[in-house]
Amino acid sequence: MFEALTDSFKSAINKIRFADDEKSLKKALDTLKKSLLKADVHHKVVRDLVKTIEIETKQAGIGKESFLRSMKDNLTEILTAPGNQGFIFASKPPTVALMCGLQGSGKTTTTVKLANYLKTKQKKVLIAACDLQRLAAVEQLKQLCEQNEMDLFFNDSESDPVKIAKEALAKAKSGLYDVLIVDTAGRLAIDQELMEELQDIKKSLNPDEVFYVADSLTGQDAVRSAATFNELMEISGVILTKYDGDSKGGVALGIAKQLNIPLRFIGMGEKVGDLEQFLPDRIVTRLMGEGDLLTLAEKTVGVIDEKEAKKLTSKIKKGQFNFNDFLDQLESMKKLGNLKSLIGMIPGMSGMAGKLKDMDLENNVEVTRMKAMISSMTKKERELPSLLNNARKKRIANGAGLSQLEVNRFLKQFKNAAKMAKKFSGKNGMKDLENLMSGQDRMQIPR
Ligand SMILES: Nc1nc2c(ncn2[C@@H]2O[C@H](COP(=O)(O)OP(=O)(O)OP(=O)(O)O)[C@@H](O)[C@H]2O)c(=O)[nH]1
Ligand SMILES: [Mg+2]
Repeated sequence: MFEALTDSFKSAINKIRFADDEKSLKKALDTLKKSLLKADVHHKVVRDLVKTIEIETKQAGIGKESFLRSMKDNLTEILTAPGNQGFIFASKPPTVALMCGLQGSGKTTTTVKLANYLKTKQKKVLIAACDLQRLAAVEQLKQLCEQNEMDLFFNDSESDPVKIAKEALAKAKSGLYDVLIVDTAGRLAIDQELMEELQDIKKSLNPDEVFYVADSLTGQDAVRSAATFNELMEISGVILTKYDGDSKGGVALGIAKQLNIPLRFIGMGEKVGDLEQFLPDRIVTRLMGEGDLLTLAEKTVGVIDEKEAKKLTSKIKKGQFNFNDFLDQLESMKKLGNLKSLIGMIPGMSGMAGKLKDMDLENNVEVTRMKAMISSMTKKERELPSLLNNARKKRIANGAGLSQLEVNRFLKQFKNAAKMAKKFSGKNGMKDLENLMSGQDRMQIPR
């Protein structure tokens, strides 16, 4: 996810070598421009963005820091389309969310992911199977719901999705559900008949949320079809899927800037846990390669018990994250879905995320090596990474059957992570945390 952009952002920043050097600023701006265009960001958006960054950087005095700050501010501003973030609950339950989008964009998968997300927030969720176009569609939902212990409403003897939607709503009311999520058939925007059916479903449900599920791999096309759906359906938010793939990342900027529709969630994998609330500043931080401890903490809280998560967050804040915590995290990650996206959130590790394939932890070479190194450490060493001098490193390398070079590399990565974590727990880190806590959709991050 975002890797292409992150890498070229870094190279843009590195072009600025000296203060007051207009030539290097120009080089940096060129690199930035090229990378944004390559990432499928609309050329007008790119032009405005680069111009603003140039002016702001010159005003503040040319340098890496001013360039970075301006880039960060402007990207955040673009991604902050007006509208709310997270899931908005209606004042009176059930809150009804209608999913729509093109064929194969990820509606059904996202329906289940969203239900799972709401379940971790202690909500009672009903899913309605209103895709009667594709033969196996209802079956797909039945299986997914069974695997993940979710309630599903379907009616195999009814052929009108509008009627099923109505029945589902009645069931959601009588069953005292907090949320009803309605999965619909995939459509091509040009398919007028299907678009009318979708509008009928919308009319009969009067949904609180109309989510447009967009495949981020489709680049600028995603922006165009979102526009068509928006005209007909009045989308309340966009959920971008497949951000774990070779997504160029630019489509997020495009939808936010060109359509002014808020991005609400991002899908980062095929597993049920691979959905994240979209928070502009956090995405920008990640785009710029600083990792995202808060998202990690939030995900962790959903799955691991609260006490453990509290301990971890407090350790991260104090910069006391050690090898035992690292091992614990690796274990817990098994429950959390896509390893790659999670590792990318750990500061200093985004480079490594690129190298990791989407493998399960058991068969992952890097993880196996890390575990071998950690298990060759003494109890004290695991608790106090700073103990590791050359002699100890040598012993660990021997014990793990690896070269000292590999041990050093691992320790460097670990150190970077610890350093970034500490930085994050500094003044700005707390500010970020507070902003989040005062937001609409309060996150479950323990203070
Ligand atoms: N890697 C990855 N795959 C995803 C993601 N979201 C969905 N998919 C995959 O994309 C494929 C299509 O997903 P569905 O949820 O069935 O898409 P849909 O929009 O319901 O498709 P139709 O009902 O046929 O229109 C499936 O193989 C999913 O596993 C994601 O965030 N990441
Ligand atoms: Mg589907």
